[in-house]
Amino acid sequence: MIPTFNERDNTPKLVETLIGLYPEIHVLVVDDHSPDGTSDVVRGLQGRYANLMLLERMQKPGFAASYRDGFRRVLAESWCEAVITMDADFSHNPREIRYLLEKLEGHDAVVGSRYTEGGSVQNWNLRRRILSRSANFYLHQVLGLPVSDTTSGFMCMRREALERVPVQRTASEGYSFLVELKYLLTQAGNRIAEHPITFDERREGQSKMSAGKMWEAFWMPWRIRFGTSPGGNSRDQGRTD
Ligand SMILES: Nc1nc2c(ncn2[C@@H]2O[C@H](COP(=O)(O)OP(=O)(O)OP(=O)(O)O)[C@@H](O)[C@H]2O)c(=O)[nH]1
Ligand SMILES: [Mg+2]
Repeated sequence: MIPTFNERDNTPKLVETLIGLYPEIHVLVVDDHSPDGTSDVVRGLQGRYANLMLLERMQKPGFAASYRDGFRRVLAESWCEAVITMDADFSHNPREIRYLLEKLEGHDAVVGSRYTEGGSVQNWNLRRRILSRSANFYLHQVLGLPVSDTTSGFMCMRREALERVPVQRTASEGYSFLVELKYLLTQAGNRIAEHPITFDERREGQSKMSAGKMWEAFWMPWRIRFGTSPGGNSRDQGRTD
């Protein structure tokens, strides 16, 4: 499952790489009606790949809402045994999926981690490194997660692990969804492993990181920890399940 916003250059290349490496998997792109026409590009590929799915969201864009809708979509499929999430921009190396799946044999969820032994980040400037490290340190202090890379979007989860978590009632709107998800997976008693990854700078396209998004990452862990989410994110689409 790949959330996309303005990723028309990366998405077709990633889809081709993924299906080339793992022809037996399904790929779901969850696109927020990107102005650059990412959805159109994916639709154009669907004739070639029967296992390529597209969820084009027409309502309010949002990273967390895309994850919520994407999980709902794949969990509705009886063939779905596990869900792998990754970014569209090649920061997450598709070749690592094999190892995430291997580790899933003995666990309920596996996190591709930059900050576990053997993991690393390539081509990031000092500011970005410090920002990411500090965020992870802070999140650890507040939430005490058993995962060193709390903000990683490269994950692999058994269907049952996700079903133990109230995904649709999560409170996050932006990237802190990834932290909230790990917190809830842990709280639900899932066995979580880490797999070291080398995270690369995005290949094409623009970064979506902004001051507003950083702000949510600052206060949200407190809300996650003290569970002050009033009925979750029903404002996404008026849904409460
Ligand atoms: N559907 C959806 N996808 C999003 C949204 N914001 C970001 N994404 C996607 O989420 C993934 C991670 O976002 P990135 O912009 O790569 O975030 P990042 O890795 O922290 O920052 P950069 O790589 O520097 O841009 C990418 O595939 C994005 O296209 C959104 O609002 N909706
Ligand atoms: Mg990125």
